Amino acid sequence: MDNGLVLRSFTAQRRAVPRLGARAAAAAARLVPFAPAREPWPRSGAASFESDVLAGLAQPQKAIPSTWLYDHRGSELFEQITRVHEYYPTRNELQILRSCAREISDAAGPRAVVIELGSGSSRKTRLLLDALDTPQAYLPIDISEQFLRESVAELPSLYAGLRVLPIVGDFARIETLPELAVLRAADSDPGRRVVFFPGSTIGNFTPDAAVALLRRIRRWAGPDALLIVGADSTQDPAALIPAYDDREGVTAEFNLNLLVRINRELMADFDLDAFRHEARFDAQHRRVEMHLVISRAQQVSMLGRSFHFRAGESIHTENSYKYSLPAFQQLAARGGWAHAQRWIDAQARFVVHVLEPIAGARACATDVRLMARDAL
Ligand code: SAH
Ligand code: AVI
Repeated sequence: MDNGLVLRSFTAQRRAVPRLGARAAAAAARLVPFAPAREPWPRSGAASFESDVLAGLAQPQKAIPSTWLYDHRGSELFEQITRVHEYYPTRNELQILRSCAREISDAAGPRAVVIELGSGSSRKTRLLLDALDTPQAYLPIDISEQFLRESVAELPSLYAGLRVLPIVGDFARIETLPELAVLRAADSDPGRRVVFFPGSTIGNFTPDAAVALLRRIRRWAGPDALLIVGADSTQDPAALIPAYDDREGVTAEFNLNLLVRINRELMADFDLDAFRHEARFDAQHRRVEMHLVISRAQQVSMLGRSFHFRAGESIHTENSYKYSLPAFQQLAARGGWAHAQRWIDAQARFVVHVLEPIAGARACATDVRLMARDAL
């Protein structure tokens, strides 16, 4: 790399990568490019939004799961966040993916079936799809239905032969993905399942929930899967707080939009002017928290129920856990995964972990690649 910075990564011994045969290429060209999004799991719709908000506001520390930040407006605002200067994670992860997409592609092999968890704009996916050898299908999964549809609309025209199968729902509740069996049955030369989980969205789960999610992915993705997880590893509050409380106020609007959504969809009467966004760093748990803090006492009604807010109390709306390299390795192992590759950006802030199920994992040979100055 230029600028003398060092990326430490290690790469496990790689399997031989056969090139795509003519028959498989012809089959790829015949694939249907698009299918309607399906909503396969319960609790991803209006009913669960309602029950999560009602239950969350009844707790001593009021809290609402961060998944509900993403209505269409929330998804748009998150996209804006990814472009504000202070929010380094997207920039740094993109830098890593640009550098290592080819090596990840080698590990994935030809005809990969890419399943993305929390696909959002699918911007990062394009780097992966561009590098992969004739990817067979792309299954983006997201809770934000309309934004998902808009984000993938042009992909079939950009990637000839790629089957795009968007799925609306809560990826943490997947038991099985019937699409995977159908794709495997339909292809005489099926490729590897590549689960792409970028953006540090894993950090929005508590560590125990993240372990449960990793185990669940291992079950439905199968023993030969490759799992690519982007995770923020920054521990410095001087970088973290501005990233979650930018000067333009985009993150504040993203957070406050949750109350706009609750007022609209759950017929509530939150007085938005009384709330302000706050980002806090919890050093003990190594996480950034987002809160909506109320300046004066307020009685809020919603769906025939009433909630009292004391002046100064908050609604906790998001956790973003930050994992050092050893902490993530431990988390992955608890979830049944081991590293095949690991990539760090030039500022040593963000890590792309390439994982394989432990039973099938090969021993890791250490190789030092240069991008970030220090190991974390
Ligand atoms: N992967 C993109 C977007 C990250 S933002 C990136 O790296 O930039 C997080 C995305 O996950 C949003 O699009 C949000 O709608 C989606 N999301 C959050 N929780 C989810 C859940 N439980 N199930 C499905 N999608 C979820
Ligand atoms: C999607 N997720 C990983 C983002 C994060 O950094 O926790 C959401 C976000 N919240 C505030 N800014 C960005």
